[in-house]
Amino acid sequence: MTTHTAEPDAEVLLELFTDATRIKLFDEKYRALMKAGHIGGMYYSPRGQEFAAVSVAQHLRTDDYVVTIYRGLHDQIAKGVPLRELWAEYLGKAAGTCKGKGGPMHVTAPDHGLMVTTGVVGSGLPIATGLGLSAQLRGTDQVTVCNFGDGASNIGAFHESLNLASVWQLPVVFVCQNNQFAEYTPLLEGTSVRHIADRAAGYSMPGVTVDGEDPVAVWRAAGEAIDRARRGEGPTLLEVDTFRYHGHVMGDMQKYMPKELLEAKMAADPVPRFRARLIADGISAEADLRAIEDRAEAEVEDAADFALHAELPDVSELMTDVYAPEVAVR
Ligand SMILES: Cc1ncc(C[n+]2csc(CCOP(=O)(O)OP(=O)(O)O)c2C)c(N)n1
Repeated sequence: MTTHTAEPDAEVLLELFTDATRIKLFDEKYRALMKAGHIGGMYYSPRGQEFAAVSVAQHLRTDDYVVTIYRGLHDQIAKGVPLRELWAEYLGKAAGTCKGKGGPMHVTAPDHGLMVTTGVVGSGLPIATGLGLSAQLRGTDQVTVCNFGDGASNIGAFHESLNLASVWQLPVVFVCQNNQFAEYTPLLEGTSVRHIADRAAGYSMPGVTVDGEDPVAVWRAAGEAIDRARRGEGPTLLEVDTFRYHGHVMGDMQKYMPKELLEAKMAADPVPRFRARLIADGISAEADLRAIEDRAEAEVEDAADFALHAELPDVSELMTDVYAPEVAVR
């Protein structure tokens, strides 16, 4: 966590690169294991969207809140969820953040401020609004970051949440990770605006669109929005223009995706581009970045190995942690 200043220093830039690398390598390993048949289930790759998560979360404290969606690996890692517990949860193992009862679509790790991962499109926004209200009522300066996709901005809960967050001036930053597609539908075939941030005007809050391929631009815009929320000056709608490289869900053959568009976007992959920028700007040397990548790779290998060999929850755990303890109502 860094206090927002106009420009990120070298330490911040390297933190951004480190976390983006951890996400990229986790994702690559996870998809490889799925392809080889070692992992089943659903997986929604966030490759390409790394900086929409790390450049935002870099401004957050552990006790700040994050809400994310099924395509949430990058947000979960960026918020500081340890890789072993995270990977174990993805595999439904007892050592996971939710003892294996959440799975990849419902990862929760409140100790790290990751409050919920949702599978129902748009359902995270009212929860984030409630988290913002909770911080306001308790008089803390905690900020909630709510991540969602462009498709979610067409759901009623988006509009209701932005409205109330504005009326009550809640400390929530609504981060729309606009990857240009809602499942298999291109943005403009299902959405009335080119920029989701334009919708902020209807709710009297700042609406900002930022290039998600530029980690520093995202860092600056997120810093401003988060500082504003922390000062008690209300919510912001921050739209991060980004792209996803591996389809909606693992197995999606992307028949709807223009080949040239995908190729052009992948050629502009922000992770290697940021790496080259760090060297060109004299922030870091090749060997130092290689060392960061080697450490991240070792961490990912360790987490994968840990999770693959971890125990499934015991059948006696079936009904524990499912319902909250009964509260007496007078
Ligand atoms: C309420 C609801 N409607 C439909 C779906 C099916 N669905 C799952 S993901 C998705 C697309 C959402 O797109 P977007 O919000 O842009 O997020 P992205 O997957 O692109 O990150 C849809 C329609 C759902 N999960 N929930």
